[in-house]
Formats: sequence, structure tokens, C-alpha cells
Amino acid sequence: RCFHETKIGILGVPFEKGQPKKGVSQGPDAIRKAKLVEQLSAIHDKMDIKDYGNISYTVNKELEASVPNMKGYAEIVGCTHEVSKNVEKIIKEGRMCLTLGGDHSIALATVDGHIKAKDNEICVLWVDAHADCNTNKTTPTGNVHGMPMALIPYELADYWPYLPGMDWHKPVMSIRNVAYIGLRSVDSYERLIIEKLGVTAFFMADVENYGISRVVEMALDRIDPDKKRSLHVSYDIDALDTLEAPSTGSAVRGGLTLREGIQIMEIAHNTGRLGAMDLVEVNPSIGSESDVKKTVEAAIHIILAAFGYNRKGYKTQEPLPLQTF
Ligand code: B3U
Ligand code: MN
Ligand code: MN
Repeated sequence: RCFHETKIGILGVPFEKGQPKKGVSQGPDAIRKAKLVEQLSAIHDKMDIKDYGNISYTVNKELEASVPNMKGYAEIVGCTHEVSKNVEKIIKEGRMCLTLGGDHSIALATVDGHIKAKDNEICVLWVDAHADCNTNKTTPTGNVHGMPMALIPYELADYWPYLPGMDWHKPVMSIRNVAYIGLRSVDSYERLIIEKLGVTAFFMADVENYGISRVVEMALDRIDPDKKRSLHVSYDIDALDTLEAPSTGSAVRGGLTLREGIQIMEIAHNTGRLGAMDLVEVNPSIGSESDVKKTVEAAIHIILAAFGYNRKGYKTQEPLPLQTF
């Protein structure tokens, strides 16, 4: 076995104000309790894993209700600012940053921190049943976990009002460096945005038609044609089929198998350019005990694939031992 050092920083973000269901804040601890660090450490003997614990943040109550149709706004501002600073710091310390959610609203901050650490030389794979690109004017719910992709790229900046308390967040990256995989529940304004801006989007029908490997390769080709950008994978567990990941707040049937979900991250790992990954929307309060176990196990398989666990087993440099008696 011959491996380079794999340096990972784990950040827990027990945040749930970006959507209405209680429990998704327990995601990070449920995933840790299922022995995430132990299993990552076993991938090879040069794994260097540092758990930075769960984020803490303060809330400026005066920001509450300062933007229409954005529920939990003050909490979101407080939490995301801390997340961005932490992700930037972890990546600057030379680690790949694994952020455990929490709901998907936090990804506007993990991507921001990654952008700041890598001078905007990043690309994003958004693995999700949903497009998460509503603005506060198009949202059918007011839930901010349905909005992060509209806050990230500069192409959509003019569609937002002034966002008080968010001055640290600059939409500097282009939507051309973003691709979706797994979409199957897209609102009509989201579809308009995807088509108007020509966003690279692989829906479930594309997974069906091309197969998951081709889809991931086409996506990476589009968002990073020169193969030089740091890759950010924002992985919403609801990209998986409900049968594979039942314990999540907005499950949609007809999704990825766990095998496809793992394959995405094996390919991402093999680029050698994975810089950060979010694993979000695991909600241990939804479903039965076995539903929760299944969902958490799926999350762990996906994370292990991202950091080098290989279903082929590992290569050995040693010769096959001889029988000598
Ligand atoms: N598109 C809907 C629903 C939704 C988005 N993300 C999730 N659900 N998980 C919305 O509220 O924007
Ligand atoms: Mn999402
Ligand atoms: Mn989703």
C-alpha cells in the first residue's frame, strides 16, 4: 500500500432554520456517532483527520424579518458567516473540508469559504433532488435551504434585494462553474433560471440515459475544462432515492441508488482535486430507527468514497506469502 497523506478537517453545522422540520440539526452528531472518524482513519495509514467540532454563532435579533420571504433570516446570517470563516481557515490549513449539516442553506457559506481559500479557482457539483436556486421572490415556501444556489453565482446577484448583514458574502463565482446532478423536483422559476442561464444540469432522466459515470465526467468537463480548479461537492442526501435515504426533510422518490451515489464520489476522489464536501439534510428525527440507520450509513458510504475508500479493495506492494510448511 502506497498512499499520499490525506488531510481532512471535519466541521459540524447543526443548523436547521433554513427549513421547517426539527431534527436536521442532529445530523452531524448522528453521523459522528456511527463512527465516521474511525472509518475514515481505516482507509489507509496516512489519514490525518481533525474534527473541528460543531460551529457556534451569535444572532443579531435586529436582522429578523428584514428581508421578505426568507424565514430565519437573522439565524442564517449569524450561522453562515461563522461557517464561511471556518471553512476558509480549514482549507488554508491544508485540509480538505468536510462539512456535516444541518440543512442545505449552509452551503452558501461553505462555497464562500472555499472560494476565499482558493482565490475563486473552484467549481461546484450540486448533488440534489432539488435545484435550490429560488430567490426570495420566486420561493414557494420562504425556506432558505431552497435558495443557496441563487446566492452563490454573480449571474443572479441582480435578482436579490440588499441583504443586511451579508456584506461578507460576495457572489464572485460564475454559474458556468456549477453543475447539478440528480434533479427531479424543480420549481418552474428554477427551471427558467436553469434554461435562461444555460446551467449544466443532469436530471434523473440523464442519469438513466447516460449512466452515472458519463454524467459525472460530462459535468466535470463542463465546470472545469482545464482540470485545474478545486472541486466542491455539495451533497444533499435527498439526491438518493427515498428507499436509500428515508430520513430527510423533503424526500423525493425516483432518485439515485446508493451505488450511483457512491460512484459520484469515487470519481470526484479520483480527480485528485476534491477541496471540500458538504453532506447535508440527514434528519435523524424522521422515520423509524432502521430508516435513520439506513440514511446515516448511506451518508457514511458516500463520505468514505470521497476520501479514498475503494470498493475494489486496496492494492498491495507485498508479494503473495508462500506456504512454507
Ligand atoms: N423548491 C422548494 C422545495 C425544496 C427545496 N429544497 C428542498 N425542498 N429540500 C423550495 O422550498 O424552494
Ligand atoms: Mn438541497
Ligand atoms: Mn434537496
